[in-house]
Amino acid sequence: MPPTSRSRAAFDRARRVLPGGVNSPVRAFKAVGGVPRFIARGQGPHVWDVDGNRYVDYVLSWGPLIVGHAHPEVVRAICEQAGLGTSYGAPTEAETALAELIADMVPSVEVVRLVNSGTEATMSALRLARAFTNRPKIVKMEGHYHGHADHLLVSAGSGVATFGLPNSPGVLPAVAQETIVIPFNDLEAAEALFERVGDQVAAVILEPVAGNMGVVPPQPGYLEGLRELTRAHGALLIFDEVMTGFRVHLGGAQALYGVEPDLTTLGKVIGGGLPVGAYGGRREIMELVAPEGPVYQAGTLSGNPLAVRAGLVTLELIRQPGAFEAMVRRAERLAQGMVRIAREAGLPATGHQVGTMFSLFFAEGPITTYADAKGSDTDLYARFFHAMLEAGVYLAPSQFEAAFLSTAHTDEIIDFTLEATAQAVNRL
Ligand code: KE4
Repeated sequence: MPPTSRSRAAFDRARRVLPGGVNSPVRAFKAVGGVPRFIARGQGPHVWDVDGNRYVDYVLSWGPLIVGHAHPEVVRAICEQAGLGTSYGAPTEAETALAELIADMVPSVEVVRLVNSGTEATMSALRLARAFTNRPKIVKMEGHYHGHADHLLVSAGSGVATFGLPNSPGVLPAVAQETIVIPFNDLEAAEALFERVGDQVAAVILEPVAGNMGVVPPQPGYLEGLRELTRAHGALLIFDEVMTGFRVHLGGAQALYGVEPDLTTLGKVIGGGLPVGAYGGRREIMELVAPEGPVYQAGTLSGNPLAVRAGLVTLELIRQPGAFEAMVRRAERLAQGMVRIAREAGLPATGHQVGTMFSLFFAEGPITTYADAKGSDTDLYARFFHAMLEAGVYLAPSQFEAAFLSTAHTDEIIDFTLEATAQAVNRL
């Protein structure tokens, strides 16, 4: 059992001054139990905790670190920029360069606004969609997460949803009721909803590949169906690619599946580990954003040169010939290997891998909806998580999250992880 005394002491100290001892809930290990590891440093595919234990990291700050921890070229760019100043509150050419690169890589994006988080990106995109369509309602998918803006912290209303219910105290019913929640991968539910209230819907927002229920891909034809349905009813289609962007494909899920949304939200990878979010789309929609148009959105540190430089270097590194394809091949080998090993140990296991992100569910499958994902054995996942932690592998501390690869996860790292999996499943 690796030592955790310093993490435990750090956690006790943190809980005295931070809610739950953390600055984001999932980090507290509530879904898997045990002591959250306090991290001292990261390098490449590894992180070390304050007790000196080394782990192969598949959380990668929940996606951003697609070139691994402390990549020398990212560090150099940040250090260079820091010496020139960290933020000016004035335009810089670097943020134009990042916007141009995003527009070049993401098929549906012509114009983009940089913000500081995925939450800001989705919150702003939905305000813009309501302004562009002059309609009040937004539609989201059960089990999808788009950040913590009030109107997105909503659960399915009773019966066949025509209104949402707050899923957090502090969210007003009046706000939640303008959000409609429908099941993912159920085109009939979307069609039925549009039949009823389609003329009030400003936008449908979804994770084109779900990552926040574990990785769950769209069923064949689903994205195309939503594209046709929203277009037919004058609603916007918003792909929340904060997680899938530059991870399931260099152009995001919209490039992988060939379905172009009206607006796209981004984050994580484009900041290379520093705070950046973005939303973008066709010029006719984005030109409504202040100061060009009337839709207000602003941010003190939006597009700050430090984060933008880290993002630019990160995107250039994964665009290197062969880099992305190598990551995908390793993600495939890892996900398939983990499922095979779990099944050989007599465990129910289903694996989903799309591009450089994957999940292992302890369930027979198929898993196509949030209800399916919730039916998996989350207790077994928690035991597996800790067995892997003890074997030196840091997976997502929740079944309902994705695991991520980086360019630093070499074939040797994959071999190590599969060996750790074999050890772990035989200790469950
Ligand atoms: P942030 O505000 O956390 O930068 O982004 C919100 C967000 C928006 N859209 C999608 C698809 C997302 O996955 C996220 C954030 N992802 C979570 C992980 N599931 C971040 C981890 C956390 O909350 O600590």
